[in-house]
Amino acid sequence: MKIKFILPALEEAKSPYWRPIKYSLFPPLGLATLASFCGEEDEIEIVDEHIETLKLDDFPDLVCIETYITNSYRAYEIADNYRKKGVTVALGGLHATSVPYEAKKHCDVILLGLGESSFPKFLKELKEGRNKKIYNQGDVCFDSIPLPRRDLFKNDKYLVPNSMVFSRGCPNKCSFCYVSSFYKGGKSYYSYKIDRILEEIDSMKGRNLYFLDDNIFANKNLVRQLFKEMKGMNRVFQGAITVDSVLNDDTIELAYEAGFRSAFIGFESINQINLKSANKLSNLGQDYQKAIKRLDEIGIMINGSFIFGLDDDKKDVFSRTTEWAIDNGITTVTNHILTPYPGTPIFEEMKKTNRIVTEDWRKYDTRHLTFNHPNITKEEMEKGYKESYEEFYKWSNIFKDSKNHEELKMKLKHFTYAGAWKKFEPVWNFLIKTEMLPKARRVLVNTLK
Ligand code: B12
Ligand code: SF4
Repeated sequence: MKIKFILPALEEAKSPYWRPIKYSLFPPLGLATLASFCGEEDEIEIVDEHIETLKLDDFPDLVCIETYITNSYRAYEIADNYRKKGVTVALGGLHATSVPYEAKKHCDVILLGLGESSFPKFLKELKEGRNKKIYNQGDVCFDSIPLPRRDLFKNDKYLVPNSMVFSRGCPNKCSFCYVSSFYKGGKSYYSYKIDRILEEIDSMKGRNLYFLDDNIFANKNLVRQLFKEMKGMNRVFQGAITVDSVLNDDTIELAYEAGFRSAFIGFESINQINLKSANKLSNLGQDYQKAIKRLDEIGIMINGSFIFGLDDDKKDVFSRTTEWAIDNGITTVTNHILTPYPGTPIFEEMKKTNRIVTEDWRKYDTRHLTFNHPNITKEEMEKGYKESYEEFYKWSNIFKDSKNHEELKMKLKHFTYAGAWKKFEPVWNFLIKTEMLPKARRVLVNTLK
């Protein structure tokens, strides 16, 4: 069977915010995971519209499309196009799972939730001509799943082709997070067995890894064992953790010894009332400064993630948060305007109280205000969001921020990493065009190690 997997371009590909390097970071891991369930007799292709042109004039037997909220309209457009020609289209992924009533209008088959159990079942039934129109996630077991088909990636087009996951979801229940809508009704956290994780790490060439898990410290016993095994494997890696996990025990030191060099941390807000209302229990009452200092002493850089627009925010939230991040030596920031994804508790609550002002999913890209805020207008919010980035990444502030580390090595790392990420856009564009990202990978590893 001829099977085409597609990751549609995010809507923003055409917007002034489009940063080619951001969309050349990681290959479509979810689709490679699904591709691993296809048979040897199948002819498979993965097309990532962010890095290549999608041809729509072909006739595969099956088209499988991954939907995120922001690429969903493009996903529907592609799906409609293939269906018109009589090609079978399956939709899955986060957005289709959150709003199946909308997505099912654009496909022959919709698969909800994780695809590891439902996709092979669907494929078998399709080949036998008896497939259903809707597949629920079913019981998923990660113990003996095949490795993702990374051989189908155009590796030279990505800065970090070695992305992987060893867990899915998160045991926490923050009210704004996609986890509560994607894993609705079932378990919200799954992890792989240690041997399977090590096998996957071993299968990837190069030194750096990026764990895309929502929260790599969620299963402490597992990661402690993993980090002990990874010590000596000569890897450097990045991944997302929570504030409490830095302070509770010595897992963070084990992580460093295993090669952990840059932590994505959802600080979300520096206001306790906001953290409480968002049910961000992993941060509530935690000493942020102590966690930051600990990471700095160990030698781990921080990518701090912040949300603007929780209800207790006032107009000064942008400058206060940015100053705080600079004063505390945060290396890079990822800012978001609060975005109530459909299916999350925060969306349901806002819907009930008539606060949602648009359900145009293209605007749900964390750069637009999509609901009524009690203290900040839409214009103020979007301007404040934009200015917060500009302020944080001014050369003078990168310099000031880097000086906040104890060790000279961390100061230099910070300056190089933050500067390279945000200040050399034309260089990144050139590297992408000339397919020289693999060379930049070596520089990334040298900066991280
Ligand atoms: C890597 C990543 C990115 C990468 C690129 C993704 C890529 N190349 O695939 C980059 C950096 C580009 C990115 C960008 C953005 N991202 Co992002 N990203 C992620 C992240 C961390 C990992 C995705 C991943 O690989 N997961 C692991 C794989 C194995 O799982 P999966 O892709 O979900 O696939 C599984 C299932 O979904 C299902 N499945 C998926 N597709 C299909 C299709 C079929 C047919 C079937 C049967 C099943 C199926 O089966 C797969 C196997 O289990 C997720 C968080 C997360 N943990 O998922 C956020 C996430 C997807 N991103 C998100 C967002 C909001 C964004 C941005 C808008 C952020 C921003 N402001 O810039 C942008 C999009 C920009 C835009 N304007 O549209 C949200 C999406 C929310 C939503 N409801 O859609 C998430 C969930 C983060 C979050 N916590 O809120 N992102
Ligand atoms: S800790 Fe992070 S991943 Fe877990 S529910 Fe909260 S926001 Fe989502």
